[in-house]
Amino acid sequence: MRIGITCYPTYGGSGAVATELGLELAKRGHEIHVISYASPFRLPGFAENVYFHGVDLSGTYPLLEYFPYSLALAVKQHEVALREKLDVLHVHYAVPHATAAFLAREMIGPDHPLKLITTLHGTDITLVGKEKSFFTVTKFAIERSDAVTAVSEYLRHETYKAFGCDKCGIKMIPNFIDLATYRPLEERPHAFGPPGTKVIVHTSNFRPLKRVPDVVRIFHRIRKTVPAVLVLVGDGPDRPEAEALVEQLGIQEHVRFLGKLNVVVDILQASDLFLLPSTSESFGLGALEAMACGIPVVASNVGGLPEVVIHGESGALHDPDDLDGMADSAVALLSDHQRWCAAREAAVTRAAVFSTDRIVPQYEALYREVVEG
Ligand code: GMT
Repeated sequence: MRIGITCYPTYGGSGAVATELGLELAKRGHEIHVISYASPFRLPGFAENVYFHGVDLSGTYPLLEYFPYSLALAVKQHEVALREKLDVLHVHYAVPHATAAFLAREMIGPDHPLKLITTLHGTDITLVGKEKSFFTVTKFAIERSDAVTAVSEYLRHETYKAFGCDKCGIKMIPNFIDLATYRPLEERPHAFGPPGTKVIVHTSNFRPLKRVPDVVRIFHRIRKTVPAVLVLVGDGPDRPEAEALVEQLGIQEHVRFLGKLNVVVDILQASDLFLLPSTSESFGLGALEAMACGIPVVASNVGGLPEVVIHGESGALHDPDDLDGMADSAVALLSDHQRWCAAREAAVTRAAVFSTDRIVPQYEALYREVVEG
């Protein structure tokens, strides 16, 4: 099949999932056309069957104080769909991608039956879609998609609740993980500290809902009992606050801010515990990546996280404000080797439920279903 994929190219789960999906579909013989304003961060230099089409952002004109990106995107989606004879346009994150794709499909008209699939990732529904100014247009674009998927049961339910759209027919297809890449190493590398030092890791885009300062607070509590370092991967609005807190607590030599990195697997493979105390998380792709590498996860029991992390098995889930509970669970895991090994095994087993081989065929089946009508 010829499949167009639109996503945000920036650091974030939706762009990562969209790109990994494109790469996996390309390996399975589909022709993939990625349409966005920049090459997604998970797209390598060259991959067979994968083509990138940049949205033209150069059309500045004094009158256009705000560049109409949604329109420029619709134009590019329309152009690529026609030229490459796309069967399906699969957009990730509803705002504004689904609306632009709707426009592209309308412009093509009935001669070329382009099918539109929208995958909802989280904040497009829980925050942005509910914003008054975006509500109607997001609901409209979702209802006019040929198929809609959500990455967790939680998000599927939230979408019905937020939009009350009985015509949406949302299918749940969870995020997936390539177990050949994300795997535990027999011989774990020692990194970030002397042998015996536990490595605690957090990866995110440091937006307020990720609560990176709370990651630091939890770590500070853990360190009172367990010798450990904290490795923070990513960047975003809360980094300055987290850096200031680290200084205020006097733990600078135990905390590493690594910034944005395209590849995190080697860091995960060298870590002992993943922290994710988010206030909201439709799925928690970072937690899945960590579990696949054999790292137990301590996180908040919100959104879709309980569908990914099994409390008491592959890690521990607590109320988002229960920082003591998260620190206690982390200490219990890190100071009892047998317990940690059991959680490591459970994490790998749980991650296998979301393997590429199990999940990607669900998207292929959906494409066939919409194309064959
Ligand atoms: O969480 C973010 O800040 C990024 C956001 C995105 O859209 O890129 O992530 C969302 O999609 C991911 C992939 O499906 C999910 O794993 C995240 O849980 C979800 N984030 C939220 O719901 C806050």
